[in-house]
Amino acid sequence: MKMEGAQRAVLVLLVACCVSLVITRQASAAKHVVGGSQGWDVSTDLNSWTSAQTFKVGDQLVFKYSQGLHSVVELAGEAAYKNCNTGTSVNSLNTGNDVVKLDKPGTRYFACGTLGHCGQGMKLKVTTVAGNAPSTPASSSSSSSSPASASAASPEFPGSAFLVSLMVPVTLCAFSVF
Ligand SMILES: [Cu+2]
Repeated sequence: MKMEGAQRAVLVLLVACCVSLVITRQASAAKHVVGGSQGWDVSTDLNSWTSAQTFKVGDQLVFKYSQGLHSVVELAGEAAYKNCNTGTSVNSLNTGNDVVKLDKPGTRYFACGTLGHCGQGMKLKVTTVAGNAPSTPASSSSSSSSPASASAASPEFPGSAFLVSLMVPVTLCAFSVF
């Protein structure tokens, strides 16, 4: 079976298209290691760190700290954040390497659950913007996502984007071959 030049070119184009699509999709979702190299710690200037970041839908927060020394508590709202009321937590994590996915636009609040740490500034207010990340089609991400299953998560492939990536070479094929 011998391929004609045009067909071969189309095939190469199709593969290149799909590969570039995957690469751009992965590059668009950023991982923000909270506090940078200092990590999630009392001594970290979290306000400065936060103001230098842009959080977009699809990005992830990674809290790195010594397990047992600190924890991550997600707070219900602004009031709890201001008062360090960790009793109103909507979620809490304590592995020392906690990943939180920013799956929709809006503001979220986090604090350390260790007594006194929030009052010393160990808290985080993150505002996520819509950005350029493709809107995930109602991914049923229940808030009870365990960190254990995080590694199994693969990049989602919305049908529409995949279809477009196929449509381009197919159209080109129609022009060049026939
Ligand atoms: Cu702490």
